Amino acid sequence: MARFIFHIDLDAFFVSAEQAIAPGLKGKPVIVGGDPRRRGVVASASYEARPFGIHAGMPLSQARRLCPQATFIQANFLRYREASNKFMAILADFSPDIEPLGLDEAYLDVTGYQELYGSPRELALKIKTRIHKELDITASVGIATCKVVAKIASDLCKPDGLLEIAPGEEHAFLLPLPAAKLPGVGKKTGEALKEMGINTIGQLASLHIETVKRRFGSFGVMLQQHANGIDERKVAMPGEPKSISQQITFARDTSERHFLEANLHRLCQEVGQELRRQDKRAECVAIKLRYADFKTITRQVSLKEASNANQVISTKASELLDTALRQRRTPLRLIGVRVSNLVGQERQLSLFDSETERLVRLDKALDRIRQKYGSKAIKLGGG
Ligand code: TTP
Ligand code: MG
Repeated sequence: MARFIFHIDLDAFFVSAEQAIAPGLKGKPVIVGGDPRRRGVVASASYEARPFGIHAGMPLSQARRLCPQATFIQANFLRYREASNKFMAILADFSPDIEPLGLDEAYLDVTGYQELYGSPRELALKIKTRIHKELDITASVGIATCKVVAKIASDLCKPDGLLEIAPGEEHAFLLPLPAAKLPGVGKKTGEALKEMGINTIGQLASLHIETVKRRFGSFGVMLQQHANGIDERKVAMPGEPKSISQQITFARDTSERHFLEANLHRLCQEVGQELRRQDKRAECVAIKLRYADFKTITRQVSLKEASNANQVISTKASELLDTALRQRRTPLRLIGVRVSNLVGQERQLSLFDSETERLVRLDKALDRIRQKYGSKAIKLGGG
């Protein structure tokens, strides 16, 4: 049976969230600047600002030159987090098979819901209406039989769009599109494909499988399947994060030792805090250094015993920094910390921990999901 998969993405999310509380900004060029810790870049631009050539990732200074009449707003992440939670809760009301991808996008598997809600198209309209009513934000929805086609469809129909690719139409839909529209084809892969004379998804789809394998390995095989509209991936809640990281880009490149140490220390504190919040401990600590010439290195070390103590993380990170600075003393533009190989409460309990403990753990996990995505998001199996 064909599946019905939605990909739902909010339009100009950060900007729309600002316009929702300041309706006077609707219909105007508005730009939300990103994390002040990164050098000022555009995080989100309203559709009215885009014809001026403004896009995410562009330096704010350039955006100001291109569109001086735009309203510039500093990102307010708490506001976006809250809107995102409401958005996910609305989706979870329609199907428990939800897979959030970021703050403002998610897949939803609505196979078998026709009886309840009518055609997939009608269901998508209901979802769009609720998002609009409750968040005052427009969303674009792609409907298809698999994830990759749904995602491309939502991208193509933005803003406030709805695009349904009927079962069997996947191939014809994908054929003429630029290869860069395929999720996973970034700058590097895009350029490599161009060198091979591949510009469209259709051309990628018809390449010989051995050619793809030789050039891109198993990643290429997956890309080619997607290019053919074949994508069996299920819609599922993502696993727990495998690492936690923090980084900072300096306003000016620096090799000042105390300054670097102090920043590293603060990043370690933040990472430690997040570990404790998640009830996790890390077995591995890594640092990332980016030099003025953009060369980036990472150095990592395993801990004898998993830890979430600031001091342990900080000491290890400082040792790694010491070694790296001894090897190269040129100024840095960015420093970062990452902890990985995370272990949770489960590893601390023995294999034979009681049934009650297991149930408590399950409850905690379910609580977290409900808090995040609304009470109807999950049901226990077997019932
Ligand atoms: P996107 O969905 O990629 O962008 P968007 O919602 O602003 O616009 P579109 O209508 O094209 O979907 O990203 C969602 C939010 O994530 C975006 O509003 C801001 C944030 N973001 C960044 O902070 N930095 C970035 O480089 C990108 C791409 C997004
Ligand atoms: Mg978006």
